[in-house]
Amino acid sequence: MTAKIDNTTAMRIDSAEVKEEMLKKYPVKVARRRSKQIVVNKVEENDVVPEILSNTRTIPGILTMRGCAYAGCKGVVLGPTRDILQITHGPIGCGFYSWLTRRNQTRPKDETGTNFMPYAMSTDMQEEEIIFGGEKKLKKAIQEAIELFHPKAIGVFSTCPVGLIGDDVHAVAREMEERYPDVNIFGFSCEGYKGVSQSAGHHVANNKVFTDVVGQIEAPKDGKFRFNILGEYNIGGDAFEIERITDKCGLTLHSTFSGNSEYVDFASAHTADLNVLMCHRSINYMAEMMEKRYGIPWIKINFIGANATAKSLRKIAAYFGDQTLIDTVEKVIAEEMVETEKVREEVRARCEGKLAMLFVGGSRAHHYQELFTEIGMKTISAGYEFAHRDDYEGRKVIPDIVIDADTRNIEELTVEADATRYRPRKDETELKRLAKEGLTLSYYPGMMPEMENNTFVIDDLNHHETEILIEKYKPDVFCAGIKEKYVIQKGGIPLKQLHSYDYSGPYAGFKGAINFYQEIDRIVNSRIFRFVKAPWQESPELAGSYAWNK
Ligand code: CFM
Repeated sequence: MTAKIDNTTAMRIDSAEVKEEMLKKYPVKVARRRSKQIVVNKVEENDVVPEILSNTRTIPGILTMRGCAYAGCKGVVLGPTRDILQITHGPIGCGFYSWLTRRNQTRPKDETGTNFMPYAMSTDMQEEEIIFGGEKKLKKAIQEAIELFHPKAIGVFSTCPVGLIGDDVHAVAREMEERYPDVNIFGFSCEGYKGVSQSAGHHVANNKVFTDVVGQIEAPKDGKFRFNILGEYNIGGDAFEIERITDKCGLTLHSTFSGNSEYVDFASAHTADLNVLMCHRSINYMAEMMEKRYGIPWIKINFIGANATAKSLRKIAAYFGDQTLIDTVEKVIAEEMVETEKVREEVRARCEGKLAMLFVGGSRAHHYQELFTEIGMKTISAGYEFAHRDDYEGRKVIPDIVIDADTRNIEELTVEADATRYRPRKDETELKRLAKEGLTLSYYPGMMPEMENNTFVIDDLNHHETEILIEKYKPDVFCAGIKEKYVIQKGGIPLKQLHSYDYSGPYAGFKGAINFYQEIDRIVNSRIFRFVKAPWQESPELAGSYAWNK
């Protein structure tokens, strides 16, 4: 039975000692490198925190939690859009394994609405294409897709072999667009090996969607308060809950990049008056570029957590500065909080003081700390798989980030103000008002300034370090993904998947917060995991023999 330790005891554990223990198994060179990625948090004046090494290559031989550039581009940024027909140019596995496993949902506006998401489309490259080139097969695939589905737009996604053999997906896209001028066809150079993680794929996706889609259609939506949400991907229905709330507040959500979205929403997104940024890591490039070209300001928000949702709605209302809107938002918050508070109080009584660890992607390890705090739980250790220093330490460190060759390989677009469509949304007086009200534009403070001292921040965590973390702190719940789930659960610690939500959700907004409180309550108060005995606890060594010839 795993004995539990409480919050105060855990905070007394010397994280520096735990770090030493993690490093001691590594060869000297590896230890030196990992030691810069394992950081004991310390928040100083002006939110200054220790520097953390991140967005750097995983050391060969270490089992990483990361994914590839193709996953970041096709799976993450474009995947949740229902009516851009998406063709994976590559061997069948890439298309198959990126096919809805992320649980991004969508809801066409009516029964006749286009939805390609239930399909996995791929050129299914074979040896013949690897040797003689796959462009011909790609052209045929595009032609076949157009004849069958008549899409408005087609995205072609490159997998590793495409880059290795030199297929030019962009030339194919141009040629096919000439043949079918009514279809917007664009290719992504998101070969899996690009960069050091899926983060590279986010950047590739942002660039192409910005140059080839945003600004293509002039279709402003009606409404006084028109905004886009960037970096919300509708996992487990999160976007549906956010849409419910923002509708109720009287806001006009022009488009979401890219949960529950359509091509036309992206193409006309430049007509909205505000961008709110949910996942900073995956889409801050788009926010910056839209601001430069079209003059749309952006603010960082977070709809994970009831208090965070309330705070985010207040920020949006403050940005528009309209009294009726501000009053409606307050009314909605008050209404929604009744049920949320009731459940929260009940759950908090059973969860107070329990410990959580969060190791997820590039933003959720931060966002979900809000939900745990609301039920009295403490995040003792957290980290990202592929975030950059600004996601950890705040955007203030961007000028100091050393750009290495892997990052330099990903194109950085030079963007200028659009000659006719650049329109600053706020004048000097308005900007002064916003500053006075404490609303910071274009800024993300990062995860570490919001974590306590002596908590443990680890970038690109691996199994060896996970085992030590678990042994030392015995958390009540560990949040990560499917690759970690069963290893950790065999060690007697429950694991909650924060990528796919384990068949559940939504967790965003007020109703989502209720779902999360109740689920965590069930998880951390279930006794079952304490009785788990891992196979290696009983017989630490596995012996095997060949059965052939018997
Ligand atoms: Fe952003 Fe995401 Fe995340 Fe991400 Fe992802 Fe994801 Fe994630 Mo999995 S876009 S960085 S690349 S919030 S798929 S919806 S859960 S690792 S923390």
